[in-house]
Amino acid sequence: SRSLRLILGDQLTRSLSSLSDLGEDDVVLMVEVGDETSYVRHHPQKIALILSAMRHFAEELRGRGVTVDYVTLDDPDNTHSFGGELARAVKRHDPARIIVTEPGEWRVWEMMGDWESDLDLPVEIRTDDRFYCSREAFAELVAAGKTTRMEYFYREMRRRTGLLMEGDGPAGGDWNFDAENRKALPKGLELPHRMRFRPDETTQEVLELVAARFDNHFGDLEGFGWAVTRDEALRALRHFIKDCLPTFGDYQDAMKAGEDFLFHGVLSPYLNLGLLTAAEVCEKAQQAWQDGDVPLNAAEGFIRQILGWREFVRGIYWTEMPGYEDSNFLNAKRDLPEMYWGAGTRMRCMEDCIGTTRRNAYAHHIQRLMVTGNFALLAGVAPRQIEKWYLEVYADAFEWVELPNVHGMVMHADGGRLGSKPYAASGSYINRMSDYCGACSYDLKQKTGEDACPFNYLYWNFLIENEEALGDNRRMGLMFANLRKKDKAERDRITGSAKAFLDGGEWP
Ligand code: FAD
Ligand code: DLZ
Ligand code: SF4
Repeated sequence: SRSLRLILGDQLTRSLSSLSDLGEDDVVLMVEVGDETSYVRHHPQKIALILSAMRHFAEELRGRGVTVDYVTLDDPDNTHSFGGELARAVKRHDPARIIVTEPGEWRVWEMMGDWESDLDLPVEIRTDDRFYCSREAFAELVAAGKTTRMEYFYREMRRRTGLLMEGDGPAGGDWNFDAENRKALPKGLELPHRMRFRPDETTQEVLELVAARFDNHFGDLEGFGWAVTRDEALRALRHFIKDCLPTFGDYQDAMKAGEDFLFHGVLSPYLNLGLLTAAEVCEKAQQAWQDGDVPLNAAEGFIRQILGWREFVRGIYWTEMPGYEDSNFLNAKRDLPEMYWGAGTRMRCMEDCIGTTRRNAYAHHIQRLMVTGNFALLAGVAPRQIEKWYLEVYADAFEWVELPNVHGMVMHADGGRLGSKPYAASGSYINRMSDYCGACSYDLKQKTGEDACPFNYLYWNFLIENEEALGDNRRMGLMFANLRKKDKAERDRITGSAKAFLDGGEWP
């Protein structure tokens, strides 16, 4: 009896659970639908990457003799929803059952719950085993109290997977080598030339489709250089391990104007779409360390991002959904300023981070966390607005990974489920980790007033505005102790500068 297997745009993995035990009569269904291309105003490169990777994946399956039914976005009969396209495909193929792999997002998980009754067919939903930690395994860890913080979860995952382990203990005697990973970039350090991919004919077609339909979305389409096949993604991985990983750890937190990728993986879209799996990426990084090509601090720092953070935020997402996005612990309400959409700003750090976002549908972690994220936190932007921005503008953005990072890690809107304190920082942090401030038209050394670096007074203003909510947070004790040393006149200068900036200045 025939089964119909719906493969979603972020499930492009040959070993996917819903692609195992394919029978000869079975049909794989892939659909480009308006509901997915438009549920937020995705960056054009993100849409192009997903559609091109979907089309290439369909071809690859066909090449292996699999029957693939593929519906394009410009198909005149397209109903533009997963449910609608499944219903049409059921008519075409008359399957006995539907097989899917659980989706990445709650939104789609809810839809799936209706399909059995809507289609009057059994719907089998299989576990997504591309993750090290299943939703069930994470729920068990929650119950056992082992997920309060990423670091404990990560150690548990190291033990379970054996990655970077020596016997029962961590390789090198420490679980975490971050103390070695906070160097600023030395002047004159040569940066690796990053691998980009030239669009083939399939990608060209998609680029034309996206240019025609989504040209009013924020972001450049020209310069598209993403890998769109597994082979290309594997080449990108090899390039990263060889040319960047050896230095990744040292400069993991560094930023440099005009240098968009530094030593970062630029692999997150491939991981999230399934062109690469977390396991193969971590194992290759471990191998490079075992071969003596990569120091331990680099391999550990990189593996922690994937085995630790990536798995942890996914677990948080699925244990806290639905409703995770509803909290607003700091009661932040301001509108997202126009500079996030490229309106131009005198803040050089923001300009550079928003610029790479527009050019590449990418910014590296520290730019997302300590510049655009930190600004939204300090300025008290409404969590839903900044969350939507992150979901739209990055090629790697899917709600399961975006929401915990923004709602939890950056905005502390969850009151501390994800991280014990917000990463609030003033201009001096940005100055220490980057070369932005020297050529900025704001003055890092001035604390208040028209020409002062806005991060300076916004930082203190954030503490003043949130003294009630955060004053008892033990990990912020030093910050608040310093605030309490400020006299009324200084506090007034801070709140006055912040008000002038937030009410006028660069605000829309
Ligand atoms: P590298 O620095 O090379 O790191 C290696 C890999 O580790 C990444 O490819 C990614 O898969 C994983 N990783 C690292 N940090 C995290 C993290 N905090 N959470 C989950 N995975 C992580 N990542 C996304 O994949 N999608 C998002 O929508 C997303 N939104 C973010 C929003 C904010 C506000 C912040 C602070 C972080 C966000 N991240 C997101 C995490 C991280 O910034 C990106 O994964 C990373 O910048 C991708 O670039 P890279 O591949 O060069 O990463
Ligand atoms: C993000 C996205 C986009 C832009 N387009 C499609 C699409 O046309 N067809 C599809 O199957 N998937 C697409 N996706 C990815 C889905 O939104 C993603 O699979 C769900 O959000 C579940 O994670
Ligand atoms: Fe950013 Fe302030 Fe530095 Fe300017 S001075 S680049 S606004 S941190």
